[in-house]
Amino acid sequence: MSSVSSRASVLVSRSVFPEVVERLREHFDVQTNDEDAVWSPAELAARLQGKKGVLTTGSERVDAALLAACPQLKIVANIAVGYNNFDVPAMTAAGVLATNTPDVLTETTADFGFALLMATARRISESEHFLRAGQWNQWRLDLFAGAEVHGSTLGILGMGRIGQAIARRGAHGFGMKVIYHNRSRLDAATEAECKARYVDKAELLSSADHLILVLPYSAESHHAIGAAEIAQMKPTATLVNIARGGIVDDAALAVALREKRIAAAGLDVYEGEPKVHPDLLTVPNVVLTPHIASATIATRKAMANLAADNVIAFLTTGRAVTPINTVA
Ligand code: 8YV
Repeated sequence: MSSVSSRASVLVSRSVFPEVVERLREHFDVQTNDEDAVWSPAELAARLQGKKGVLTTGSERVDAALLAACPQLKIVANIAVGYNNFDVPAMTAAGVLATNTPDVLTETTADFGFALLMATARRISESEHFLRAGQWNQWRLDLFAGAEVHGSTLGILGMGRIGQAIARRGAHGFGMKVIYHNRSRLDAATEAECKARYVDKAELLSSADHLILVLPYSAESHHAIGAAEIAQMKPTATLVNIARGGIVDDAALAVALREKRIAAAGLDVYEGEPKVHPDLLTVPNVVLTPHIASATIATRKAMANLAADNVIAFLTTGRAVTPINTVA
């Protein structure tokens, strides 16, 4: 006698922790991508046939063409807080729920933002390369002398959960003066708790000793920092991008770093990543990391588990934990 499974089928589009797959298997037939290949849109669509749910990462684009090819799909759960890989209006129109992973990565990502800021200001990568290259032959008073962090002015562009967590670290831990710019101003109680002062973008650019970018990527934020904005920054300033590639014009930044229009930059995200603009690879005054701001084992597990929670909750009860859109 043949039996047809009544369990829903779910796809995990990238390699995740085995315990997360096991949790999904308690409820669904699950297909995984153990080789962790980044599938083309056509391959992803083929793998999604018959699937009601999928766990994605920033590498998978979910747009109208994919949705049209996968009519059984009900939920796409991103293992990321940012979701610029989703066309949310197209998902809503197709009746597909979108979810992300807010909160669980906030403090870890803020820690990394601060680590990158300090590595950039204090020239940690540049000096380590110098040492490894055998170039250190004597101590000097000005050897890799960088910029002060404590007591300096920290500028934050984008003041959501992660921006606020960075503000708290700067203000309370390092005695920094914190200024921020955001689409909407925070309420007075949150500003007081973060010890952060709202300024317009021009003041943020011209006053910050260290400017950190923590805003979501959208058409509106594309190249929010380009040659014109860098020109408004102090020549001693540092710039840190932990938000998304495309918010900074990487070609313009490489020119500015080479010409010392700003002192240094720290980048975790890039336009067209995992490719990195070749000019950024040759300038010394930039710290480059491969999109690891949320990468602690505990946080990556929490992100994958929250994405799984969303799929399990939505497909078994009709209510997700952290939905982005509303579907009928
Ligand atoms: C993810 C991120 O690891 O959450 C985000 O928005 O940028 C990272 O934490 C990355 O997007 C992979 O999905």
